[in-house]
Amino acid sequence: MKTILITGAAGDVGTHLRRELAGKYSLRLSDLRPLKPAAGEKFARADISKIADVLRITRGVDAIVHLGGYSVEGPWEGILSANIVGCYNVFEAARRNGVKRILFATSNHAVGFYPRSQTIDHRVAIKPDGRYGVSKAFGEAMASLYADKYGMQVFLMRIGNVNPAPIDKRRLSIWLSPRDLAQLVSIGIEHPDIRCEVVYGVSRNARSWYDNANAYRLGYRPLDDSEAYAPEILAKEGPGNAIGDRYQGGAFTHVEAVPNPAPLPKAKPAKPAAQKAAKKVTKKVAKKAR
Ligand code: 15L
Repeated sequence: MKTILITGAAGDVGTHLRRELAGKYSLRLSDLRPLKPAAGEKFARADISKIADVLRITRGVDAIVHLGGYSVEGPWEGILSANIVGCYNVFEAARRNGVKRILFATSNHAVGFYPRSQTIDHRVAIKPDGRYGVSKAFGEAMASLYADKYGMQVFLMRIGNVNPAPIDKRRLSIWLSPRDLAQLVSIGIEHPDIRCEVVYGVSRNARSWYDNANAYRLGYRPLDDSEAYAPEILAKEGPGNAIGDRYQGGAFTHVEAVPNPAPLPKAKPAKPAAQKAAKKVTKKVAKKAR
């Protein structure tokens, strides 16, 4: 049985993935937050912005599913340490420890400034919709470098929104059900011919903005379609926003922070004043962000 490290395992996506992959792999979990491992799992607390921590958790694993980091738009300091430094550390520690395969949870927000009227595939140029999207594009660039220079096999999943059911109109287009997530991740772990592949982490939604041909080429056959939820979701959809409704990234394209569904413990701020200002912005935009 393969040993798989999941970083950010205490988050939403990690929690769904652990449940879906239970029994299939020996799971090593890491997170800054505490987590109770289930049978067949091992947990090691780690701060991915510290290379020593990442060297410790990546030792002896067959593949890494890198979910850890700041998961929404927000202040640069948090994104810089978790998503830029943290992502660098994961690739570099994997290289030093001889781990050949990394599945990286990039995001729809790496390409969030494409209009909803356009169908995009895995070959489009990046169009990040914020600092968070830029950090995901950085991760995709790291993956490309480590594939070309060090022969690493990397699987870049531009994830939409993982939830048991879609939660609003935008998510009808980017929804990823937990079982489809698990199928995609399994392909990323098992497929023999992965070099550096971009795929969209979405179910087979009728309203999708993606041509997910690359995932299908690798054998992905999603089982779920958000359309079944559409009448109920559309009936309770609130008023939109002219900018957010035009672009695939939604609110990420016009707010400075989105409420973090799974906040990390507060990192030490460089300057208390900067943190105060960031908090103010977060509060102000939290109301309108969807
Ligand atoms: C993401 O990349 C986030 O990690 C997730 O929390 C959602 O906000 C998602 O995008 C989305 O676009 O809904």
